[in-house]
Amino acid sequence: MVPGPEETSSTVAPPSPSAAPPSPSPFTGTVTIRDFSFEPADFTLGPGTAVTVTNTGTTAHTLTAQDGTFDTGPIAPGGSATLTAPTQPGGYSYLCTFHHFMRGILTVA
Ligand SMILES: [Cu+2]
Repeated sequence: MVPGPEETSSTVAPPSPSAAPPSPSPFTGTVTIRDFSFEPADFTLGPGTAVTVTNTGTTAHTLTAQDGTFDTGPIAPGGSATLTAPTQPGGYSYLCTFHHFMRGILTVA
């Protein structure tokens, strides 16, 4: 038999109704492209701020907004480019135009 419906003292936090990603502070580091992945893939920038994107892989990659809002262009192996965030807050899906399975989300906030 199961015990009565007494309250269990679990520490599970209530689900957050807002869809905000769990990254409270703006990202200030460098985006690193390893072979076929972005690190981090999801990050937050302030409007109009810039971040360096470094390609440590062995083939060229890009970091390109799905809607074309930003585009580093091809970054050669060992090279880097500057990504400037849009001034309009929101979430921007991006990918590598050479490898469409390389994806991430830039949040401008
Ligand atoms: Cu790529």
